[in-house]
Amino acid sequence: MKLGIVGLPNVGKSTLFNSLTKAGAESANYPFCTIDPNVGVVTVPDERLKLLGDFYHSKKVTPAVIEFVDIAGLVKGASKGEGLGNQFLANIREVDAIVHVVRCFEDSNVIHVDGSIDPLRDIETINLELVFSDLEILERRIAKVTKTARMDKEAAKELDFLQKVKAHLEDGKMAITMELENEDEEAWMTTYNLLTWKPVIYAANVAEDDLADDGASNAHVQAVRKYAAEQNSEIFVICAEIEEEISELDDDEKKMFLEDLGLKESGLEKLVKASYHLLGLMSFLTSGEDETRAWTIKIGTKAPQAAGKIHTDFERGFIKAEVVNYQDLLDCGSYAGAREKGLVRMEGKEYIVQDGDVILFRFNV
Ligand SMILES: Nc1nc2c(ncn2[C@@H]2O[C@H](COP(=O)(O)OP(=O)(O)O)[C@@H](O)[C@H]2O)c(=O)[nH]1
Ligand SMILES: [Mg+2]
Repeated sequence: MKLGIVGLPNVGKSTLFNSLTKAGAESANYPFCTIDPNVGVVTVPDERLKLLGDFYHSKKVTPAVIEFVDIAGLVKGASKGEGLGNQFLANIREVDAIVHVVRCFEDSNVIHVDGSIDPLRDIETINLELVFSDLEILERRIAKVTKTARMDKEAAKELDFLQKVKAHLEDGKMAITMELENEDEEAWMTTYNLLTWKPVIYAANVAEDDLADDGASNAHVQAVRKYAAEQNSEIFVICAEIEEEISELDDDEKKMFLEDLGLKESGLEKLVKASYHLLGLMSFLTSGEDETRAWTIKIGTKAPQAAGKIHTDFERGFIKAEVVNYQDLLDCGSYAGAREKGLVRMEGKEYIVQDGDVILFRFNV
């Protein structure tokens, strides 16, 4: 999974990105971490992993990861090529979801490109660039489909749909707020890969003082919250500066620091939760002496496809899944104990994997 961090200049994107990747880098040694300074890997916090790893005396514990891209340079006019805009827009096209950082903190030392703090205006500026870029894609597709529409019924239907999407975007609205009417429309929409079709998480970047009540007393945050709800988007409140401080701490220090601030979890944890929720994701676990590991799948994934996340052979040669719930396993004290109690189940091709399943796949290729 790959998330792109976007927003106007000076809103705190890089501060957030650096804190995320610093926190992620310490616990996992992923080779692709360093390839590109704008791409970082964040591990998904999961307290079950350590306990399960201890239980199995695993040599290695590997968390699930989310890839983040710091997409700088989105400014007014980006869709017209302003400030290398097109290149940045192309970067956004490759991500699964967008984290849109909006500035809700006052600080006269940090210049705002438009001179004042107004997150809704900022959101509109960025989103309009995304809309313009999508309109170009639509125009190109319309030109192509128009050629065949007279002879081909399917193409004619698609052309109608394209006009509908275009009208929606010309109203300044995001594609994701469109109600799609059937599977054809969904399939077409997927192939266009529109920027405004991607799920968005708004990150309201606040001052430290606004953290404890989750931005409730900050009018800017309230405005963003309302907007996000209208867009079926997620929002989370963060202080990027504090997050950067947290990323330097070890686990115990972090806990105390968060308690002092009156917080239950860090911004990183909030972000991971929001993205899991928005994208409909969950984790299952595999465990043994060599490695205990978490894997990310979509909710509703069946056993063979979950196996395919580990290796394509596992999916191709899938026979069955030996499944035990994480908590059941720990409560029983041993795998054999769980088996005796009948808590280890044999599941077939139609089994829908559940959050916290510890799975051993049987396969044959
Ligand atoms: N007061 C305050 N300043 C911040 C916060 N987040 C970022 N900044 C500052 O804002 C400036 C721009 O931040 P940066 O992350 O580079 O923004 P970007 O252009 O969106 O990548 C830097 O001087 C940061 O130190 C914050 O939460 N509070
Ligand atoms: Mg930056």
